[in-house]
Amino acid sequence: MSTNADALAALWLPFTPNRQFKPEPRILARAEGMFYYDPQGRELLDGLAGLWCSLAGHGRKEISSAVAKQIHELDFAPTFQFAHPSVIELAGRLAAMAPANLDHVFFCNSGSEAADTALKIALAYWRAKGQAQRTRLVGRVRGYHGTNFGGMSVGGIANNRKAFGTMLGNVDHLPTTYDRAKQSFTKGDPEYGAHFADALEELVMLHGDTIAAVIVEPMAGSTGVLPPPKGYLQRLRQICDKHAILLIFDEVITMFGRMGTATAAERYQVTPDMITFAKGVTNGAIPMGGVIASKAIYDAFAQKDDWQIELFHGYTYSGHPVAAAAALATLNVYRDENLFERGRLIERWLEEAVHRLKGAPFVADIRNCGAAAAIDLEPLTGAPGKRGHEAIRRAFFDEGIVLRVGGDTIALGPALIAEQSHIERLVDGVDRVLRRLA
Ligand code: PXG
Repeated sequence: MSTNADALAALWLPFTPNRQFKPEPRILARAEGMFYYDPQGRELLDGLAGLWCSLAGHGRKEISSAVAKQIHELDFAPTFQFAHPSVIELAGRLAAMAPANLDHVFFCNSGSEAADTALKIALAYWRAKGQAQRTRLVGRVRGYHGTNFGGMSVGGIANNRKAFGTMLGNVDHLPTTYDRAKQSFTKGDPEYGAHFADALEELVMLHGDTIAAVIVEPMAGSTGVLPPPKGYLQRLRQICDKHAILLIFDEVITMFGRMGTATAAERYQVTPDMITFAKGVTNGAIPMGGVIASKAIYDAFAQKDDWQIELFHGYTYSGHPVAAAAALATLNVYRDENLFERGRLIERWLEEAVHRLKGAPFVADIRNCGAAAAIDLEPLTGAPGKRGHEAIRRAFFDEGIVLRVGGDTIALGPALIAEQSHIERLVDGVDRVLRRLA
């Protein structure tokens, strides 16, 4: 198959400068373990586990076999008023993995759908509880909850919002937890910044009892790996409890070992009312997402008569059998290879390696949290985002590594099967690319 610019004409890629990309496309044709391969067979080290999703590495036969078996046995089955064995088993396994009391799983197909599902559950929950005035949703500056209307509205990344009009009206935002002046080059979670949670008290002062829910990423991934300041999540939980506000953790990046634990909730010992997940649930092999909700939330919908539908929400592919089979096989791999624990090892290796880049050209800050790290570059004067942009992405591709560059930030989040040598190779590659650009 040709991959020249003409062949690419019909394709409209997401979050991509299509016109610049097509004449010089970066094509990934095959993947195995820690590597992608281009159509010529050149090896590219995957520094971001796909897009934070292939935690057990690529090409896992356990998953592809389970997918093939399931597709032969039951290719599709509705979950509107039916169920099937794989989705039943998966719900149980995910509920067992989540903190105690989070034990009802609603399935969808992506992180964006998971965010919108959780926000809708929050609104419907308050209506079911007779507090229909609670309609305000609170996100956070620099938050990312996908690109559907709800997630975009509570999200806090300007470029993802500004072209799309007014969106959901009843939305507010907490401030970001990042303050470079006080946190730069911190290893792990910063000491400074728990007080950023107090902004929620101010929103309560302003909006009274109309706030339905707060949604945050425990570790903000796609904005460039912002670890939670020490005590911040605990404080947010306390304020939510005080004012009866639901707390949603968007764990689309953090669940399944990225934080060295099953969930970030477990790592930080803070239990939200709902967790959203996606990506790693199937190792990225088949789209799937979902929401794990507390018993209190699930039970609140049980006030209607038994024959009545509790929640008028769902997707044709909610709990798709093939995705559920992929997820069950994935969870087995995570368990059999102790990959969540391995996340801690990777965290240590990554922390050691990435902070060596301090002093390399353009490096303005370095952060790490769990098996993730980010390097902020000084922006080019008058063109924020340009330095980190295509030139660098191209340079990485030429260097034989695949890394995420968003704005002027380089993010690293290798698969949890990574060896220390892979991490050294990634960081050395970043170093070489930066020195070449200097
Ligand atoms: N929530 C969080 C916390 C995410 O990170 C989504 C929701 C949306 O998921 P879907 O499956 O709808 O894309 C995400 C997605 C990056 C990057 O470069 C991150 C995401 C997606 C693409 C790129 O960091 N996160």
